[in-house]
Amino acid sequence: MRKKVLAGLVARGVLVEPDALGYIMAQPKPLEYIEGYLGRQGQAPLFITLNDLKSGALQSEKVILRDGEIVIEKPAIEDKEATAPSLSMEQKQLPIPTPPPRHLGKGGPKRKTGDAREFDADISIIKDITGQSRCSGKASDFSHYFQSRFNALSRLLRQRPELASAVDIQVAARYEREVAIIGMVREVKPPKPGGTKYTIMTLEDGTGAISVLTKSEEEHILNDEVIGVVGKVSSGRNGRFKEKAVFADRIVRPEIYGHRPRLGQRPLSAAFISDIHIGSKKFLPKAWEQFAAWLRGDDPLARRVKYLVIAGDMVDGVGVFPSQEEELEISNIIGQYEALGKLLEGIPEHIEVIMLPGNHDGVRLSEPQPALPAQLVKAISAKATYVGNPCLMTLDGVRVLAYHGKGLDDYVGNVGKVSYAQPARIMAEMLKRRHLCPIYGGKTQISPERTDHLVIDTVPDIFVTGHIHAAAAQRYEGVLTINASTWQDQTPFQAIHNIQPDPGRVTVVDLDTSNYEVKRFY
Ligand code: D5M
Ligand code: FE
Ligand code: ZN
Repeated sequence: MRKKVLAGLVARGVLVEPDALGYIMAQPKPLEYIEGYLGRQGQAPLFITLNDLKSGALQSEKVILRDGEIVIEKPAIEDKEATAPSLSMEQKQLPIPTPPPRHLGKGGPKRKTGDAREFDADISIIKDITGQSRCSGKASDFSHYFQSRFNALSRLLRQRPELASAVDIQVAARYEREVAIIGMVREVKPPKPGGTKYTIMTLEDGTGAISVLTKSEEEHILNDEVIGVVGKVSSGRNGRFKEKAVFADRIVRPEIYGHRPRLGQRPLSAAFISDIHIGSKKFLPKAWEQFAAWLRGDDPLARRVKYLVIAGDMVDGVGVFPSQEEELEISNIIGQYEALGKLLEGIPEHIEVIMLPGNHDGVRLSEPQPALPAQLVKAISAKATYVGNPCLMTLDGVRVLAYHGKGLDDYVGNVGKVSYAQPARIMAEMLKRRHLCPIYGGKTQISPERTDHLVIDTVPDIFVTGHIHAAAAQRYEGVLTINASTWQDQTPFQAIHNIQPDPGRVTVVDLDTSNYEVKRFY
C-alpha cells in the first residue's frame, strides 16, 4: 500500500515528507485519502508536509506518535475529556453549541435577572503562549514563524471562492493570463505623487516571489501581511517590465463575514476593563472605588457579573519610558503589584478576575507575552486567573479574544484611514487581516515563536483590547469589539501627542444574549 501511495504521488510530481507519508498511511483508506486531499488542492502541491495534511484534518483529531507509528486519534463524541481545555491545543472543537443569535444590538430582549454568586465560573483557555514559548533566538526561528503565519492565513484565504484555485507563485509566473495567488507581502511601495499611480509590492509564498501592482489606494497593504490577489500576469505592454508582474483586479483578505456569536446558557455577564496603571500619579482611585462599590452593590447588572477581564497594563511599571520616575506614585514594581492586590480586594470574591499583561507589566515585552510570573502573582496575592497576551478563552462558552493592543500602534501608523480616536475601526482592520500585528520590526516587538500566536485563526465572539485608553464597543460582522478604557488620567506624553483618554468606562456584556452596556465611573 505504501508503494502504491508513493507511486501515485510520484506520478503527479508531488514530493512527500516522511512524517506526512506516515500520516497518510495511518488513514483507514490511504489511497482514497490522498486522492481526496489532492482533489481539494486544485493545483497539485510540489511538496506535502505533515502540517499541510493536519491543517485539512478535523480540528478535534489528535495526531500522536505511538510505538514509532503515527496514529490519528478521533475523540469519541461523548468523551468529555477530549474536549476539556488544553493549553497546548491551538484550536479545538468547543463543547457549547451555537444557538442562533436572538439579538445583536443594544436594547434587545429584557435582561434575565441572575445572581453570579449562585454559579461557578466556567473558563477554558484555548490558546495562550504561557509555558509554551519555544523561541531560542536562532535564525531558523524566523523561518518557522513566518511559515506558521503563512500556513495559517493561506489556509483561511483558500476557503474564499475567488482563491479556491490559487496557484503557487512560481507557477503563476509562467503564465500570461488571469491568476489567483496567495502570498506574504515582503515589500510595499506606495504610489508616488507625480509618478506611478500604482502601489507596488512583492508577494512571496515559498515557491517564488512576484511583483504585484494595484491601483486601489483603499487597501493599505501592510508589510508581512498575507493576502490573496486575483489579477492578470503580464510582462507589460511591449515587454516593458524585465520580469513579469501581476496587475491586481482584487486584493482578497482572510476577513470575517456575518459571524454568528455563541451565547452562554446562564444569566451571567462579563465586565471588561484595562490599563489600571496603578503606581502612576495619574491613576484615578475615586473612579476605581466607585466601580468596585458598584460591583458590590445591588444593581441587577452588577449582580450578574461573573467575570472581570483586565486587558493589561495593570500597573504603570518602572523604566517603561524615559524619566518615568517623575510620574510614579509607587516607584518599585513589587509595591505596584501589592497595591494592585489591595485594589482587587474590593472586588467581590465570587467574581472571577482574569488578567493578561500589557507593555507596562513585569513580563517580557515581545509578543506573545506569557502570564505574570510567580513572584508578581505572589505580590498581588489575590485569587485570579493569570493568562498570556494575547489569549483566546471561553467564558460560559463564549469565545473571547483578549489582547492588550500594542499592535494598534502599528495599525494607526500604517493604515491611513484609522486613528486612535476610532478604536473599533482599527480592531476591524485587525479582524479583516486576521492578524493582531502583521508588521515585523515595527513598533511592537514580536517573538518568533513556532506558531504565530498573533494570527486570529479562530473567530472570536468578543474581541477586547486596551492600550489606547479609549472606550468603545461596536459590532463588526457579528464580532463584538471592545476597547476597554483605562483608570489613568491623561499623561504628559498623551497631552503632547493630543491623545484624549476615556477613563473609568466598563463594558459589560450579557453572555446569554450578547447585549452590552458601557457604564461610566468617571
Ligand atoms: O499607552 C497609552 C497610549 O499612549 C496609547 O495610545 C499609546 C500611547 N503611547 C504611549 N507611549 C507611547 C510611545 N512611546 N509611542 C507612541 N505612543 C505611545 P501605554 O501603553 O499605556 O503607555
Ligand atoms: Fe496603558
Ligand atoms: Zn499599553
